[in-house]
Amino acid sequence: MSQPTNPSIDAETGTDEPTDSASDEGFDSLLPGIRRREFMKTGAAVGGLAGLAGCSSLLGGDDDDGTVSAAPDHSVPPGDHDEYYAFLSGGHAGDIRVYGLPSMREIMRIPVFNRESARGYGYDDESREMLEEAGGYTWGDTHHPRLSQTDGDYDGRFAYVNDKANGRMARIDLKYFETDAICNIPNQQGTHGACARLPDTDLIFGVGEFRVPMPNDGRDLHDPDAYESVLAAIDPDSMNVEWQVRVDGNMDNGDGSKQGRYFFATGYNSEGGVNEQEMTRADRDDVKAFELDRIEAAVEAGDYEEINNVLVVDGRKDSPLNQGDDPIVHYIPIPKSPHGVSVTPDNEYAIASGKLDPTASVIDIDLIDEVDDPTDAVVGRPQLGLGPLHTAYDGRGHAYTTLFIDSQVVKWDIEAAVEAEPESESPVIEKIDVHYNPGHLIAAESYTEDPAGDWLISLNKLSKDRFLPVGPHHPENDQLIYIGDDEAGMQHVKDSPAYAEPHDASICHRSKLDPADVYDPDDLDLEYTASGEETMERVADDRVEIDMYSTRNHYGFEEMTVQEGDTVEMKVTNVETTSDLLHSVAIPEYDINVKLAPQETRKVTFTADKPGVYWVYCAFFCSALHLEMRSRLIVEPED
Ligand code: CUK
Ligand code: CUA
Repeated sequence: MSQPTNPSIDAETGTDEPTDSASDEGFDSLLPGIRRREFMKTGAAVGGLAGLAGCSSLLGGDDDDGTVSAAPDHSVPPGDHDEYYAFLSGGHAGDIRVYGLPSMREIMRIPVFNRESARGYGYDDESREMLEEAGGYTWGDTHHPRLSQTDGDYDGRFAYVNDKANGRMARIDLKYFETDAICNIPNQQGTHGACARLPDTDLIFGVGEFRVPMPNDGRDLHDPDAYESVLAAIDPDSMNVEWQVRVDGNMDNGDGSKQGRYFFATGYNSEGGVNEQEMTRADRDDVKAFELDRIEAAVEAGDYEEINNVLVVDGRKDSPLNQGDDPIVHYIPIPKSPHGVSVTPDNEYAIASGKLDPTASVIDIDLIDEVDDPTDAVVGRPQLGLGPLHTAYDGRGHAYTTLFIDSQVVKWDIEAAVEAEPESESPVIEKIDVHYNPGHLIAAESYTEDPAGDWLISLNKLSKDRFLPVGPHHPENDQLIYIGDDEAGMQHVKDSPAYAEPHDASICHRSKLDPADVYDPDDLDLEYTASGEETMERVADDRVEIDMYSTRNHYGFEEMTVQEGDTVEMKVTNVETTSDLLHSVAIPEYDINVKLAPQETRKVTFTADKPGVYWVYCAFFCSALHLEMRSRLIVEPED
């Protein structure tokens, strides 16, 4: 067991004193009187800065004249499109943000677990009912957006993302860039890791983080030893939970092997503790390697318990299914409270980061089921730096790992790490300073079998002094780094402030996505109402149904008269065929706000319980007569 070089690392992850990172001190001592920011402003390239910050390769990117080779032109002129889509999770904002790369322009937000008024999400009947059926929570915590794959490459169909807050998994339809399903996962309090069985995304995995009694119905309240966490496998089409596996200890992040056999989850708190002290006592925790075929065979054979209507297979260490030569879960010891785990593009290794240990562990996937002692499946353990969290790939044999405490990204050679002695620093190629305290990082198409190897984003938790001050709640800082030139080294080219708080991302080449420009009415469950087809009908004593359309610059009805107490079901089609011509139906005093993109039909149901005149207006500036686009809801009082 190596002991971390920084004595504070055991107890602290560095969040309390982010300014005191090792690299800051090292830098300041090298250039007394010149702060890091001033040095940056002189125009020195970051490749050089990385050398000064104490990394193993000194100024590796320098040309003979001392200048660092420039990254390729990363400007995207007005009117031009970016080369990549990046899907960033919004953390506890509950959404997904779509960026263009390399411009780092935020192009769109996709609400997922949050209500969002600009897109009317959570306001029309369909999205409101979806959020209601998924537990009715008002917020969630998106972390790990993963795009669907076919044959190990992005197929442009769906994105999936977990809710770390509430035990849910959502699906985003990439034809419309909108959330179309949310699965509420029983027996899981907080779904953390999220990813798919590859190469064809035929199962989605949600990794349960918090250990709870099974079932959590009031039993075992004061007996934390009895708490458990579960892995959930979800059908990507039906979005139903197919099965779960209960395990010892808790789990954290996850990734699937590229050829379907394994799912990997890191776990801290193998101690089963309930406070910080208890949870960090052990020198080792584990990576759990789930044997998916064996688990499915156990389900098939009826070897499960039904808990909250889910088939739960026993993957705990003392389970009968884990005895003998064919265990369903391998527990691979890893130092210490490992956090990120990701599988290399060639499917050779799963790499887990130490978090409270300065090394990463390289697990040889082919050895897992061969070795007698699971520790022997760990074939490399390079020393990377303080607080290693997450690792991404360029497809050229390099790994890039974030160092949370050091505020750096370290680039290292995977095969060299397998060759080297454990805890050797020799596999490290270079380090680059990031600003500050990075969580995830993501390289273009890093989660596929064939990463692009050009761009990398470091998702830094703290921005501190990098932008104009905006009060005590600072933005985060997503930094764009060019990794396409191994000789020049990593080149930091852009800062981009991010609203709290992106955790992970997937980056997909634009050629692999084909979003719709307007809705296809056949894709919607609601019937289209063309101009001239509008109807307003009292279908019961206390129920009125309105079918109408919207267009520039009016609605199907200029006034709609109902009686106090009526239930009103209002369905509206935007009959525009012109791209980007949105309307909406806003009746503020009834809290109604329905967005309508071209050819879209939505429905809202409400009780007309307040007599009076209520203006119905359009909230999108759709034409010169947008302000005149209105109708009146007239609610006649009961007599
Ligand atoms: S976790 Cu957030 S920085 Cu959800 Cu992948 Cu590591
Ligand atoms: Cu329609 Cu404004």
